[in-house]
Amino acid sequence: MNIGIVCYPTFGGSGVVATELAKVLASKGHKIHVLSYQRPARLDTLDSNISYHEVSINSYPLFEYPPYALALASQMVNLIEFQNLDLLHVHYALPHATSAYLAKQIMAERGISVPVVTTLHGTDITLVGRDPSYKHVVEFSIDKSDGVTAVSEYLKRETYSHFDIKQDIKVIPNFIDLDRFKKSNKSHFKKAICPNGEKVVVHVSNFRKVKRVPEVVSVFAKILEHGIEAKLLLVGDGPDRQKAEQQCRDLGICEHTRFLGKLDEVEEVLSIADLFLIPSGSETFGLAALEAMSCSVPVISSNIGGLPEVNIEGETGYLCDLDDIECMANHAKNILTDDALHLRLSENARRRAELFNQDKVVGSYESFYQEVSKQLVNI
Ligand code: GMT
Repeated sequence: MNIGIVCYPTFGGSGVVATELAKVLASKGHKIHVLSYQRPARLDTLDSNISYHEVSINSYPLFEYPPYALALASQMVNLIEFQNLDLLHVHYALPHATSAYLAKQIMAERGISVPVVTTLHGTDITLVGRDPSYKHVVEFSIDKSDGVTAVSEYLKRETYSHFDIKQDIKVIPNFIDLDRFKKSNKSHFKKAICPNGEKVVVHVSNFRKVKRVPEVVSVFAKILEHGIEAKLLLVGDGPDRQKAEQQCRDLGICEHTRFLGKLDEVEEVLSIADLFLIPSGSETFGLAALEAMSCSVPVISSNIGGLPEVNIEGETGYLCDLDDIECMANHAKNILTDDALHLRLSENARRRAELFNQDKVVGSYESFYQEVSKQLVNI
């Protein structure tokens, strides 16, 4: 198929899922056109089946806010017309589903019908999308898509409970490249970070408030208080980084903590990790947790959102109530001091990650594309 994939160019979340999907689909012979305002972080391939199209927005003195949604819709029209797209798959409803609806209407006037699939990822539903300033348009645009997917059962429920959507929503979870995300031997790296064989605790996020990075630091401080020799590696960057750095200074734990910034090869850090922390206040799936589990790292997470669909209590790690630092620190202590428990959780984590393997999940997207395309032909 000729497929247009529209996404944000982010290091994590929907941007990564969309880009990895593009790469796998291209490897299976589909012609993929990725559309974004910047080259997505993970679009690091020269595969001839993938082309990247940048949405350029011309500014004008009148515009305090250049109309990105319109520039995007216009680019979509170009792609549909000149690249003969069979389907447009937009990731994150806002404003992508709206631009797609507009592009579809424009093409309909020209006698061309193109199915639109919208994948709901997270804050497009749980936070930004339901904000009264966007809600009506988001609701309308999702409902007008020809097919809608959500990354977890939790997100599907949230969508129905906060929006008046009549469309069926198919759950297709996040997926993982098991060959890339696997524990590999990084003994030099481990030795450099932990010269005395310290345990390694890792957190990866965009450091937004919702990720609770200060909680990660608090849990780690308690791990040290329990007398465990450990290092905390924080991967990523964002609004709460300075707060977390200050917290480390206030707690006097800077020498045990490393802020690594945004990294492309997260799996290298995960390969030396003994424990992954994700205490998020909102998480529709938790791709970062899945990446850790795929590298055989036990996870301690909050028990909110879609995290219980990924991290299984007592099997792949533990789930605690939101902001329950004591719960997370106690489980961390047990995992880091009990080798048998650590081994069991690590093996289970990898086994669970295998259920989300990319070939299987991308196959679900391909079947869904066929289903949606067929429905449109039959209308
Ligand atoms: O807000 C974010 O963290 C980014 C957001 C996105 O849509 O880009 O991430 C969401 O999508 C990911 C991929 O489907 C999920 O794994 C994350 O759980 C989800 N984040 C939140 O719900 C906060």
